Amino acid sequence: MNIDRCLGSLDEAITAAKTLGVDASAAVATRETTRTRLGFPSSAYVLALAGGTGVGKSTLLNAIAGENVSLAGARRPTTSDAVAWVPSSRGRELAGLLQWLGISEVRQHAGGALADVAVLDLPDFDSIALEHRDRVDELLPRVDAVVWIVDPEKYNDYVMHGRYLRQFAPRVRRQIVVLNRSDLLSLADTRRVAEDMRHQLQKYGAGTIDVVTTRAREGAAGIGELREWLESGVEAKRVVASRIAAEAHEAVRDLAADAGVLDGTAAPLIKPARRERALSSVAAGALAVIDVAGLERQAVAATRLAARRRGGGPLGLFTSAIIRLTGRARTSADPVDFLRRWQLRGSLAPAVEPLRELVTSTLASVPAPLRGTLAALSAPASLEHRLAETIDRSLAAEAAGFQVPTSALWSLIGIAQYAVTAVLIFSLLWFASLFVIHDAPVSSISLPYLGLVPTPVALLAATLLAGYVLAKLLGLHAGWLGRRWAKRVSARISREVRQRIADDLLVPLEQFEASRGALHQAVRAADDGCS
Ligand SMILES: Nc1nc2c(ncn2[C@@H]2O[C@H](COP(=O)(O)OP(=O)(O)O)[C@@H](O)[C@H]2O)c(=O)[nH]1
Ligand SMILES: [Mg+2]
Repeated sequence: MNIDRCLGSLDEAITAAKTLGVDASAAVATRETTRTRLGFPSSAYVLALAGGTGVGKSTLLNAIAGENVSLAGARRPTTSDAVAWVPSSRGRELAGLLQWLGISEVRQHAGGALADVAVLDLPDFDSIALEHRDRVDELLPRVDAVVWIVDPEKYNDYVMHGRYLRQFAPRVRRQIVVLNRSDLLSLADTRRVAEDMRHQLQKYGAGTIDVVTTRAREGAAGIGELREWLESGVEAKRVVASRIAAEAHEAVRDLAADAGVLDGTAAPLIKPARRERALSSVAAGALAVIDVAGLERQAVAATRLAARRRGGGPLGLFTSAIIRLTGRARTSADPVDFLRRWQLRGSLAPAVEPLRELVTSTLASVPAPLRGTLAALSAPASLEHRLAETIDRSLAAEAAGFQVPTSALWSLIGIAQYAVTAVLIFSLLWFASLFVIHDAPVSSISLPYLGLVPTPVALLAATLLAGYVLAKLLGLHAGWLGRRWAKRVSARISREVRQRIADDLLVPLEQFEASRGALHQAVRAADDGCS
Protein backbone atom coordinates (compact mmCIF):
# COMPACT_ATOMS: atom_id res chain seq x y z
CA MET A 1 0.00 0.00 0.00
CA ASN A 2 1.25 3.44 -0.90
CA ILE A 3 -1.12 6.04 0.46
CA ASP A 4 0.28 8.93 -1.61
CA ARG A 5 0.01 6.97 -4.81
CA CYS A 6 -3.43 5.80 -3.78
CA LEU A 7 -4.74 9.32 -3.15
CA GLY A 8 -2.97 10.50 -6.30
CA SER A 9 -4.97 7.99 -8.29
CA LEU A 10 -8.15 9.36 -6.71
CA ASP A 11 -7.18 12.88 -7.83
CA GLU A 12 -6.55 11.65 -11.35
CA ALA A 13 -9.79 9.72 -11.44
CA ILE A 14 -11.77 12.76 -10.31
CA THR A 15 -10.19 15.01 -12.94
CA ALA A 16 -10.83 12.47 -15.67
CA ALA A 17 -14.39 11.79 -14.50
CA LYS A 18 -15.23 15.48 -14.56
CA THR A 19 -14.01 15.80 -18.16
CA LEU A 20 -16.22 12.88 -19.05
CA GLY A 21 -19.25 14.41 -17.38
CA VAL A 22 -19.48 11.71 -14.71
CA ASP A 23 -20.85 12.94 -11.39
CA ALA A 24 -17.79 13.03 -9.14
CA SER A 25 -19.36 14.67 -6.11
CA ALA A 26 -19.21 11.51 -3.97
CA ALA A 27 -15.56 10.99 -4.84
CA VAL A 28 -14.80 14.64 -4.10
CA ALA A 29 -16.46 14.26 -0.70
CA THR A 30 -14.41 11.14 -0.07
CA ARG A 31 -11.25 13.03 -0.96
CA GLU A 32 -12.20 15.78 1.47
CA THR A 33 -12.89 13.30 4.25
CA THR A 34 -9.70 11.33 3.73
CA ARG A 35 -7.59 14.50 3.66
CA THR A 36 -9.15 15.79 6.84
CA ARG A 37 -8.74 12.45 8.58
CA LEU A 38 -5.06 12.37 7.60
CA GLY A 39 -4.68 15.77 9.22
CA PHE A 40 -5.53 14.31 12.63
CA PRO A 41 -3.17 12.08 14.58
CA SER A 42 -3.41 8.42 13.70
CA SER A 43 -1.69 7.02 16.77
CA ALA A 44 -5.18 5.90 17.80
CA TYR A 45 -8.01 4.82 15.56
CA VAL A 46 -11.77 5.25 15.84
CA LEU A 47 -13.93 2.15 15.94
CA ALA A 48 -17.71 2.39 15.63
CA LEU A 49 -20.23 -0.04 17.05
CA ALA A 50 -22.94 0.03 14.40
CA GLY A 51 -26.25 -1.75 14.34
CA GLY A 52 -30.02 -1.53 14.56
CA THR A 53 -32.20 -0.68 17.51
CA GLY A 54 -31.83 -2.97 20.50
CA VAL A 55 -29.24 -5.34 19.05
CA GLY A 56 -27.11 -4.66 22.13
CA LYS A 57 -24.56 -2.05 21.06
CA SER A 58 -24.55 -0.27 24.38
CA THR A 59 -24.65 -3.52 26.36
CA LEU A 60 -21.70 -4.74 24.31
CA LEU A 61 -19.68 -1.61 24.95
CA ASN A 62 -20.40 -1.91 28.64
CA ALA A 63 -19.32 -5.55 28.56
CA ILE A 64 -16.05 -4.67 26.80
CA ALA A 65 -15.46 -1.82 29.21
CA GLY A 66 -16.39 -3.87 32.21
CA GLU A 67 -18.37 -0.94 33.57
CA ASN A 68 -21.43 1.11 32.68
CA VAL A 69 -20.26 3.43 29.95
CA SER A 70 -23.33 3.78 27.77
CA LEU A 71 -26.95 3.65 28.73
CA ALA A 72 -28.28 0.20 27.72
CA GLY A 73 -31.87 -0.86 27.38
CA ALA A 74 -33.01 2.75 27.28
CA ARG A 75 -36.43 3.66 25.94
CA ARG A 76 -36.58 4.35 22.20
CA PRO A 77 -35.72 6.46 20.48
CA THR A 78 -32.71 7.27 22.56
CA THR A 79 -30.68 10.39 21.89
CA SER A 80 -28.86 10.88 18.64
CA ASP A 81 -25.59 11.45 20.45
CA ALA A 82 -22.87 8.92 19.98
CA VAL A 83 -20.86 8.02 23.07
CA ALA A 84 -17.09 7.74 22.80
CA TRP A 85 -15.09 5.48 25.07
CA VAL A 86 -11.54 6.74 24.96
CA PRO A 87 -8.28 5.86 26.68
CA SER A 88 -7.47 8.75 29.00
CA SER A 89 -3.89 8.87 27.80
CA ARG A 90 -5.19 9.84 24.34
CA GLY A 91 -7.86 12.25 25.56
CA ARG A 92 -6.01 15.37 24.60
CA GLU A 93 -4.63 13.96 21.36
CA LEU A 94 -8.02 12.78 20.16
CA ALA A 95 -9.91 15.93 21.12
CA GLY A 96 -9.68 17.46 17.60
CA LEU A 97 -10.68 14.24 15.91
CA LEU A 98 -13.68 13.76 18.24
CA GLN A 99 -14.70 17.32 17.60
CA TRP A 100 -14.60 16.72 13.83
CA LEU A 101 -16.78 13.67 14.45
CA GLY A 102 -19.14 15.88 16.45
CA ILE A 103 -18.94 13.83 19.62
CA SER A 104 -19.32 15.54 22.94
CA GLU A 105 -20.12 12.58 25.18
CA VAL A 106 -16.70 11.22 25.95
CA ARG A 107 -16.00 8.61 28.64
CA GLN A 108 -12.41 7.98 29.52
CA HIS A 109 -10.82 4.77 30.67
CA ALA A 110 -7.41 3.71 31.86
CA GLY A 111 -6.44 2.30 28.50
CA GLY A 112 -4.34 -0.77 29.05
CA ALA A 113 -4.58 -3.15 26.08
CA LEU A 114 -7.06 -0.86 24.35
CA ALA A 115 -4.94 2.27 24.50
CA ASP A 116 -4.93 2.82 20.72
CA VAL A 117 -8.63 2.77 20.00
CA ALA A 118 -11.54 5.10 20.63
CA VAL A 119 -14.81 3.14 20.60
CA LEU A 120 -17.99 4.89 19.49
CA ASP A 121 -21.42 3.66 20.44
CA LEU A 122 -23.41 4.94 17.44
CA PRO A 123 -27.11 5.80 17.41
CA ASP A 124 -29.37 3.08 15.98
CA PHE A 125 -29.17 3.16 12.23
CA ASP A 126 -32.72 1.92 11.78
CA SER A 127 -34.14 4.33 14.33
CA ILE A 128 -37.58 5.78 13.70
CA ALA A 129 -35.99 9.14 14.47
CA LEU A 130 -34.50 10.30 11.18
CA GLU A 131 -31.84 12.46 12.80
CA HIS A 132 -30.33 9.30 14.31
CA ARG A 133 -29.83 7.78 10.88
CA ASP A 134 -28.45 11.06 9.59
CA ARG A 135 -25.95 11.02 12.40
CA VAL A 136 -24.89 7.48 11.48
CA ASP A 137 -24.60 8.45 7.82
CA GLU A 138 -22.41 11.35 8.84
CA LEU A 139 -20.19 9.31 11.13
CA LEU A 140 -19.66 6.08 9.23
CA PRO A 141 -17.61 7.67 6.40
CA ARG A 142 -15.33 9.20 9.02
CA VAL A 143 -14.56 6.28 11.32
CA ASP A 144 -11.56 4.00 10.83
CA ALA A 145 -12.99 0.62 11.81
CA VAL A 146 -16.41 -0.90 12.44
CA VAL A 147 -17.98 -3.62 14.56
CA TRP A 148 -21.25 -4.51 12.82
CA ILE A 149 -23.67 -5.79 15.42
CA VAL A 150 -26.65 -7.93 14.48
CA ASP A 151 -29.01 -10.09 16.44
CA PRO A 152 -31.17 -13.08 15.48
CA GLU A 153 -34.05 -10.78 14.58
CA LYS A 154 -32.15 -8.26 12.54
CA TYR A 155 -29.30 -10.13 10.90
CA ASN A 156 -31.13 -10.11 7.58
CA ASP A 157 -32.55 -6.65 7.94
CA TYR A 158 -32.88 -4.64 4.73
CA VAL A 159 -31.57 -1.36 6.18
CA MET A 160 -28.57 -3.14 7.60
CA HIS A 161 -27.68 -4.81 4.31
CA GLY A 162 -28.98 -2.52 1.62
CA ARG A 163 -28.05 0.73 3.17
CA TYR A 164 -24.99 0.03 5.23
CA LEU A 165 -23.15 -3.27 4.75
CA ARG A 166 -23.32 -3.20 0.99
CA GLN A 167 -22.01 0.35 0.87
CA PHE A 168 -19.54 0.50 3.72
CA ALA A 169 -18.19 -3.01 4.18
CA PRO A 170 -16.06 -2.85 0.99
CA ARG A 171 -14.70 0.50 2.17
CA VAL A 172 -13.54 -0.66 5.58
CA ARG A 173 -10.58 -2.95 6.08
CA ARG A 174 -10.74 -3.46 9.82
CA GLN A 175 -14.18 -4.77 10.62
CA ILE A 176 -15.91 -7.66 12.30
CA VAL A 177 -19.49 -8.83 12.66
CA VAL A 178 -20.92 -9.56 16.10
CA LEU A 179 -23.95 -11.79 16.31
CA ASN A 180 -25.30 -10.72 19.69
CA ARG A 181 -28.22 -12.08 21.71
CA SER A 182 -27.17 -15.49 20.49
CA ASP A 183 -28.84 -17.00 23.55
CA LEU A 184 -32.06 -16.67 21.51
CA LEU A 185 -30.77 -19.17 18.92
CA SER A 186 -29.88 -22.83 18.94
CA LEU A 187 -26.24 -23.62 18.33
CA ALA A 188 -26.98 -24.91 14.84
CA ASP A 189 -28.96 -21.80 13.94
CA THR A 190 -26.22 -19.57 15.34
CA ARG A 191 -23.75 -21.28 13.06
CA ARG A 192 -26.05 -20.94 10.09
CA VAL A 193 -26.65 -17.24 10.70
CA ALA A 194 -22.92 -16.61 11.10
CA GLU A 195 -22.22 -18.51 7.89
CA ASP A 196 -24.89 -16.57 6.07
CA MET A 197 -23.44 -13.24 7.23
CA ARG A 198 -19.96 -14.20 6.10
CA HIS A 199 -21.31 -15.24 2.73
CA GLN A 200 -23.25 -12.00 2.25
CA LEU A 201 -20.28 -9.83 3.13
CA GLN A 202 -18.12 -11.67 0.69
CA LYS A 203 -20.73 -11.03 -1.95
CA TYR A 204 -20.55 -7.29 -1.22
CA GLY A 205 -16.85 -7.38 -1.95
CA ALA A 206 -15.75 -6.95 1.65
CA GLY A 207 -13.58 -10.06 1.69
CA THR A 208 -13.62 -12.66 4.42
CA ILE A 209 -14.87 -11.14 7.64
CA ASP A 210 -14.96 -12.84 11.03
CA VAL A 211 -18.27 -13.30 12.77
CA VAL A 212 -18.16 -13.44 16.56
CA THR A 213 -21.10 -14.79 18.52
CA THR A 214 -21.85 -13.02 21.82
CA ARG A 215 -24.29 -12.82 24.68
CA ALA A 216 -23.53 -9.34 25.81
CA ARG A 217 -26.08 -9.18 28.59
CA GLU A 218 -24.46 -12.08 30.34
CA GLY A 219 -21.06 -10.47 29.95
CA ALA A 220 -18.65 -13.31 29.35
CA ALA A 221 -19.90 -15.29 26.36
CA GLY A 222 -18.02 -14.20 23.22
CA ILE A 223 -16.86 -10.95 24.76
CA GLY A 224 -13.42 -12.41 25.34
CA GLU A 225 -13.15 -13.25 21.67
CA LEU A 226 -14.24 -9.75 20.69
CA ARG A 227 -11.74 -8.17 23.09
CA GLU A 228 -9.08 -10.38 21.66
CA TRP A 229 -9.89 -9.10 18.18
CA LEU A 230 -9.83 -5.55 19.50
CA GLU A 231 -6.47 -6.04 21.16
CA SER A 232 -4.95 -8.08 18.36
CA GLY A 233 -1.96 -5.88 17.88
CA VAL A 234 -2.87 -3.92 14.77
CA GLU A 235 -1.07 -0.67 14.54
CA ALA A 236 -3.48 2.29 14.63
CA LYS A 237 -1.62 4.01 11.80
CA ARG A 238 -2.18 1.00 9.61
CA VAL A 239 -5.85 0.89 10.45
CA VAL A 240 -6.29 4.56 9.55
CA ALA A 241 -4.24 4.32 6.36
CA SER A 242 -5.90 1.16 5.17
CA ARG A 243 -9.34 2.62 5.78
CA ILE A 244 -8.45 5.71 3.74
CA ALA A 245 -6.96 3.53 1.04
CA ALA A 246 -10.04 1.32 0.89
CA GLU A 247 -12.30 4.35 0.70
CA ALA A 248 -10.21 5.94 -2.07
CA HIS A 249 -9.97 2.66 -3.95
CA GLU A 250 -13.73 2.21 -3.95
CA ALA A 251 -14.26 5.82 -4.97
CA VAL A 252 -11.96 5.35 -7.96
CA ARG A 253 -13.66 2.10 -8.87
CA ASP A 254 -17.10 3.71 -8.65
CA LEU A 255 -16.05 6.50 -11.01
CA ALA A 256 -14.55 4.01 -13.43
CA ALA A 257 -17.68 1.86 -13.28
CA ASP A 258 -19.86 4.89 -14.06
CA ALA A 259 -17.64 5.71 -17.02
CA GLY A 260 -17.69 2.10 -18.19
CA VAL A 261 -13.93 1.59 -17.97
CA LEU A 262 -13.72 -0.49 -14.81
CA ASP A 263 -13.17 -3.78 -16.61
CA GLY A 264 -11.48 -4.46 -19.89
CA THR A 265 -9.12 -2.15 -21.64
CA ALA A 266 -10.80 1.21 -22.24
CA ALA A 267 -10.23 0.66 -25.96
CA PRO A 268 -10.96 3.79 -28.01
CA LEU A 269 -14.67 4.36 -28.56
CA ILE A 270 -14.00 5.06 -32.20
CA LYS A 271 -11.73 2.76 -34.16
CA PRO A 272 -8.84 4.64 -35.81
CA ALA A 273 -9.72 3.39 -39.30
CA ARG A 274 -13.34 4.59 -39.08
CA ARG A 275 -12.16 7.86 -37.68
CA GLU A 276 -9.69 8.38 -40.53
CA ARG A 277 -12.42 7.66 -43.05
CA ALA A 278 -14.80 10.13 -41.45
CA LEU A 279 -12.11 12.79 -41.24
CA SER A 280 -11.20 12.46 -44.90
CA SER A 281 -14.88 12.76 -45.87
CA VAL A 282 -15.08 15.90 -43.76
CA ALA A 283 -11.97 17.28 -45.46
CA ALA A 284 -13.39 16.51 -48.90
CA GLY A 285 -16.63 18.28 -47.95
CA ALA A 286 -14.72 21.26 -46.61
CA LEU A 287 -12.58 21.53 -49.76
CA ALA A 288 -15.73 21.41 -51.87
CA VAL A 289 -17.08 24.43 -49.98
CA ILE A 290 -13.76 26.22 -50.25
CA ASP A 291 -13.89 25.43 -54.02
CA VAL A 292 -10.33 24.56 -54.89
CA ALA A 293 -11.01 24.56 -58.64
CA GLY A 294 -12.35 28.09 -58.34
CA LEU A 295 -9.25 29.05 -56.43
CA GLU A 296 -7.07 27.71 -59.24
CA ARG A 297 -8.99 29.77 -61.80
CA GLN A 298 -8.50 32.88 -59.68
CA ALA A 299 -4.81 32.18 -59.32
CA VAL A 300 -4.37 31.80 -63.08
CA ALA A 301 -6.38 34.96 -63.72
CA ALA A 302 -4.33 36.88 -61.16
CA THR A 303 -1.13 35.76 -62.88
CA ARG A 304 -2.44 36.80 -66.27
CA LEU A 305 -3.45 40.17 -64.94
CA ALA A 306 0.00 40.72 -63.46
CA ALA A 307 1.59 39.72 -66.75
CA ARG A 308 -0.64 42.04 -68.69
CA ARG A 309 0.38 44.92 -66.51
CA ARG A 310 4.06 44.23 -66.76
CA GLY A 311 4.38 42.90 -70.28
CA GLY A 312 1.40 44.30 -72.14
CA GLY A 313 2.91 47.63 -73.12
CA PRO A 314 0.79 50.79 -72.96
CA LEU A 315 -2.32 48.95 -74.11
CA GLY A 316 -1.84 46.28 -71.46
CA LEU A 317 -1.48 48.94 -68.76
CA PHE A 318 -4.67 50.55 -69.96
CA THR A 319 -6.75 47.36 -70.05
CA SER A 320 -5.45 46.07 -66.71
CA ALA A 321 -6.35 49.42 -65.15
CA ILE A 322 -9.87 49.05 -66.57
CA ILE A 323 -10.16 45.50 -65.17
CA ARG A 324 -9.03 46.75 -61.79
CA LEU A 325 -11.26 49.82 -61.77
CA THR A 326 -14.38 47.95 -62.71
CA GLY A 327 -13.82 45.51 -59.83
CA ARG A 328 -13.46 42.54 -62.10
CA ALA A 329 -9.99 41.91 -60.71
CA ARG A 330 -11.35 41.54 -57.21
CA THR A 331 -14.10 39.14 -58.12
CA SER A 332 -12.26 36.94 -60.55
CA ALA A 333 -8.51 37.45 -60.19
CA ASP A 334 -7.86 37.68 -56.45
CA PRO A 335 -7.18 34.30 -54.84
CA VAL A 336 -6.65 35.82 -51.35
CA ASP A 337 -10.02 37.50 -51.39
CA PHE A 338 -11.56 34.39 -52.90
CA LEU A 339 -10.33 32.39 -49.91
CA ARG A 340 -11.49 35.02 -47.45
CA ARG A 341 -14.99 34.73 -48.84
CA TRP A 342 -15.12 30.91 -48.64
CA GLN A 343 -18.02 30.87 -46.15
CA LEU A 344 -20.28 32.59 -48.69
CA ARG A 345 -19.98 29.64 -51.03
CA GLY A 346 -21.93 27.10 -49.01
CA SER A 347 -22.82 25.48 -45.70
CA LEU A 348 -20.57 23.12 -43.78
CA ALA A 349 -23.51 21.09 -42.53
CA PRO A 350 -23.04 18.32 -45.13
CA ALA A 351 -19.30 18.33 -44.46
CA VAL A 352 -19.60 17.55 -40.74
CA GLU A 353 -22.32 14.96 -41.23
CA PRO A 354 -19.96 11.93 -41.47
CA LEU A 355 -18.35 12.94 -38.19
CA ARG A 356 -21.62 13.52 -36.41
CA GLU A 357 -22.82 10.15 -37.62
CA LEU A 358 -19.64 8.50 -36.40
CA VAL A 359 -19.95 9.89 -32.88
CA THR A 360 -23.69 9.30 -32.70
CA SER A 361 -23.20 5.67 -33.64
CA THR A 362 -20.97 5.18 -30.57
CA LEU A 363 -23.48 6.72 -28.15
CA ALA A 364 -25.37 3.49 -27.66
CA SER A 365 -22.24 1.67 -26.50
CA VAL A 366 -21.33 4.35 -23.97
CA PRO A 367 -22.59 4.28 -20.36
CA ALA A 368 -25.42 6.69 -19.64
CA PRO A 369 -23.44 9.22 -17.56
CA LEU A 370 -21.10 9.84 -20.51
CA ARG A 371 -23.73 10.26 -23.18
CA GLY A 372 -24.53 13.89 -22.49
CA THR A 373 -20.93 14.99 -22.81
CA LEU A 374 -20.32 12.93 -25.91
CA ALA A 375 -23.54 14.07 -27.55
CA ALA A 376 -22.56 17.68 -26.89
CA LEU A 377 -19.22 17.06 -28.61
CA SER A 378 -20.99 15.83 -31.71
CA ALA A 379 -23.69 18.51 -31.83
CA PRO A 380 -23.77 19.69 -35.47
CA ALA A 381 -23.58 23.37 -34.51
CA SER A 382 -20.46 22.91 -32.42
CA LEU A 383 -18.83 20.65 -35.02
CA GLU A 384 -19.56 23.17 -37.78
CA HIS A 385 -18.19 25.95 -35.65
CA ARG A 386 -15.00 24.04 -34.95
CA LEU A 387 -14.64 23.09 -38.60
CA ALA A 388 -15.13 26.69 -39.72
CA GLU A 389 -12.48 27.83 -37.25
CA THR A 390 -10.12 25.12 -38.41
CA ILE A 391 -10.62 26.10 -42.07
CA ASP A 392 -10.17 29.78 -41.26
CA ARG A 393 -6.89 29.05 -39.53
CA SER A 394 -5.52 26.97 -42.39
CA LEU A 395 -6.63 29.40 -45.10
CA ALA A 396 -5.27 32.42 -43.24
CA ALA A 397 -1.94 30.68 -42.82
CA GLU A 398 -1.78 29.80 -46.50
CA ALA A 399 -3.15 33.04 -47.97
CA ALA A 400 -0.54 35.02 -46.05
CA GLY A 401 2.12 33.30 -48.15
CA PHE A 402 0.51 33.89 -51.56
CA GLN A 403 2.89 35.47 -54.04
CA VAL A 404 1.62 35.91 -57.59
CA PRO A 405 4.40 34.68 -59.87
CA THR A 406 6.27 37.08 -62.13
CA SER A 407 8.94 36.78 -64.78
CA ALA A 408 11.74 38.86 -66.30
CA LEU A 409 10.51 37.69 -69.68
CA TRP A 410 7.37 39.78 -69.15
CA SER A 411 9.48 42.91 -68.75
CA LEU A 412 11.31 42.11 -71.99
CA ILE A 413 8.01 41.58 -73.76
CA GLY A 414 6.81 44.84 -72.20
CA ILE A 415 9.75 46.78 -73.60
CA ALA A 416 9.18 45.19 -77.01
CA GLN A 417 5.52 46.17 -76.84
CA TYR A 418 6.49 49.80 -76.20
CA ALA A 419 8.72 49.63 -79.26
CA VAL A 420 5.92 48.04 -81.25
CA THR A 421 3.56 50.79 -80.15
CA ALA A 422 6.07 53.47 -81.16
CA VAL A 423 6.54 51.93 -84.60
CA LEU A 424 2.78 51.56 -84.88
CA ILE A 425 2.23 55.24 -84.17
CA PHE A 426 4.98 56.13 -86.61
CA SER A 427 3.52 54.03 -89.39
CA LEU A 428 0.03 55.30 -88.69
CA LEU A 429 1.27 58.88 -89.00
CA TRP A 430 3.11 58.00 -92.15
CA PHE A 431 0.06 56.28 -93.48
CA ALA A 432 -2.13 59.27 -92.69
CA SER A 433 0.33 61.67 -94.24
CA LEU A 434 -0.13 59.88 -97.56
CA PHE A 435 -3.66 61.18 -97.66
CA VAL A 436 -2.92 64.61 -96.34
CA ILE A 437 0.21 65.55 -98.26
CA HIS A 438 -0.25 65.34 -101.98
CA ASP A 439 2.55 63.65 -103.79
CA ALA A 440 4.28 62.60 -100.63
CA PRO A 441 7.22 60.42 -101.41
CA VAL A 442 6.51 56.80 -100.74
CA SER A 443 8.57 53.83 -101.48
CA SER A 444 7.37 50.35 -101.92
CA ILE A 445 8.77 47.01 -101.06
CA SER A 446 8.30 43.87 -102.97
CA LEU A 447 6.66 41.06 -101.12
CA PRO A 448 6.22 37.50 -102.32
CA TYR A 449 2.75 36.87 -103.81
CA LEU A 450 1.65 40.48 -103.12
CA GLY A 451 4.11 42.20 -105.31
CA LEU A 452 4.86 45.87 -104.61
CA VAL A 453 3.32 47.09 -101.35
CA PRO A 454 3.75 50.68 -100.03
CA THR A 455 6.26 50.64 -97.20
CA PRO A 456 3.95 52.29 -94.58
CA VAL A 457 1.31 49.67 -95.23
CA ALA A 458 3.82 46.88 -94.93
CA LEU A 459 5.25 48.45 -91.79
CA LEU A 460 1.80 48.85 -90.24
CA ALA A 461 0.94 45.23 -90.93
CA ALA A 462 4.29 44.01 -89.62
CA THR A 463 3.99 45.92 -86.32
CA LEU A 464 0.43 44.76 -85.79
CA LEU A 465 1.59 41.21 -86.33
CA ALA A 466 4.53 41.66 -83.98
CA GLY A 467 2.25 43.13 -81.28
CA TYR A 468 -0.14 40.24 -81.67
CA VAL A 469 2.63 37.64 -81.46
CA LEU A 470 4.12 39.32 -78.40
CA ALA A 471 0.74 39.48 -76.67
CA LYS A 472 0.12 35.83 -77.51
CA LEU A 473 3.53 34.86 -76.17
CA LEU A 474 2.90 36.79 -72.98
CA GLY A 475 -0.47 35.14 -72.54
CA LEU A 476 0.92 31.67 -73.10
CA HIS A 477 3.76 32.20 -70.70
CA ALA A 478 1.57 33.78 -68.01
CA GLY A 479 -0.99 30.99 -68.39
CA TRP A 480 1.69 28.37 -68.02
CA LEU A 481 3.23 30.07 -64.95
CA GLY A 482 -0.24 30.74 -63.49
CA ARG A 483 -1.40 27.17 -63.85
CA ARG A 484 1.77 25.86 -62.28
CA TRP A 485 1.36 28.25 -59.36
CA ALA A 486 -2.37 27.49 -59.06
CA LYS A 487 -1.67 23.77 -58.81
CA ARG A 488 0.93 24.37 -56.11
CA VAL A 489 -1.38 26.66 -54.15
CA SER A 490 -4.35 24.33 -54.34
CA ALA A 491 -2.26 21.32 -53.39
CA ARG A 492 -0.87 23.18 -50.38
CA ILE A 493 -4.32 24.38 -49.31
CA SER A 494 -5.77 20.91 -49.62
CA ARG A 495 -2.92 19.41 -47.64
CA GLU A 496 -3.11 22.08 -44.97
CA VAL A 497 -6.88 21.82 -44.61
CA ARG A 498 -6.72 18.02 -44.37
CA GLN A 499 -3.90 18.19 -41.87
CA ARG A 500 -5.57 20.74 -39.64
CA ILE A 501 -8.85 18.89 -39.74
CA ALA A 502 -7.08 15.71 -38.71
CA ASP A 503 -5.12 17.51 -35.98
CA ASP A 504 -7.62 19.97 -34.56
CA LEU A 505 -11.17 18.98 -35.30
CA LEU A 506 -11.25 16.01 -32.97
CA VAL A 507 -9.29 17.54 -30.10
CA PRO A 508 -12.33 17.51 -27.75
CA LEU A 509 -13.06 13.93 -28.71
CA GLU A 510 -9.43 13.05 -28.12
CA GLN A 511 -9.58 14.67 -24.71
CA PHE A 512 -12.66 12.60 -24.03
CA GLU A 513 -10.86 9.41 -25.08
CA ALA A 514 -7.78 10.44 -23.11
CA SER A 515 -9.90 10.92 -20.00
CA ARG A 516 -11.35 7.46 -20.39
CA GLY A 517 -7.83 6.12 -20.66
CA ALA A 518 -6.73 8.16 -17.66
CA LEU A 519 -9.61 6.86 -15.57
CA HIS A 520 -8.75 3.33 -16.57
CA GLN A 521 -5.13 3.98 -15.62
CA ALA A 522 -6.25 5.47 -12.30
CA VAL A 523 -8.04 2.22 -11.45
CA ARG A 524 -4.85 0.29 -12.05
CA ALA A 525 -2.84 2.71 -9.97
CA ALA A 526 -5.46 2.45 -7.23
CA ASP A 527 -5.41 -1.36 -7.45
CA ASP A 528 -1.68 -1.15 -6.77
CA GLY A 529 -1.43 1.81 -4.43
CA CYS A 530 -4.54 1.30 -2.34
CA SER A 531 -4.22 -2.34 -1.40
N1 LIG B 1 -31.33 -11.87 25.36
C1 LIG B 1 -30.35 -10.98 25.29
N2 LIG B 1 -30.63 -9.67 25.43
C2 LIG B 1 -29.64 -8.79 25.33
C3 LIG B 1 -28.31 -9.20 25.02
N3 LIG B 1 -27.55 -8.08 24.94
C4 LIG B 1 -28.36 -7.02 25.21
N4 LIG B 1 -29.60 -7.43 25.43
C5 LIG B 1 -30.76 -6.62 25.74
O1 LIG B 1 -31.22 -5.95 24.56
C6 LIG B 1 -31.77 -4.69 24.91
C7 LIG B 1 -31.14 -3.59 24.08
O2 LIG B 1 -29.78 -3.47 24.41
P1 LIG B 1 -28.99 -2.16 24.13
O3 LIG B 1 -27.59 -2.41 24.52
O4 LIG B 1 -29.64 -0.99 24.70
O5 LIG B 1 -29.10 -2.13 22.59
P2 LIG B 1 -28.68 -0.99 21.64
O6 LIG B 1 -29.91 -0.27 21.19
O7 LIG B 1 -28.06 -1.66 20.45
O8 LIG B 1 -27.72 -0.11 22.33
C8 LIG B 1 -31.46 -4.47 26.35
O9 LIG B 1 -32.63 -4.73 27.09
C9 LIG B 1 -30.39 -5.51 26.68
O10 LIG B 1 -30.48 -5.94 28.01
C10 LIG B 1 -28.05 -10.60 24.86
O11 LIG B 1 -26.94 -11.04 24.54
N5 LIG B 1 -29.12 -11.43 25.00
MG1 LIG C 1 -27.74 1.97 22.73
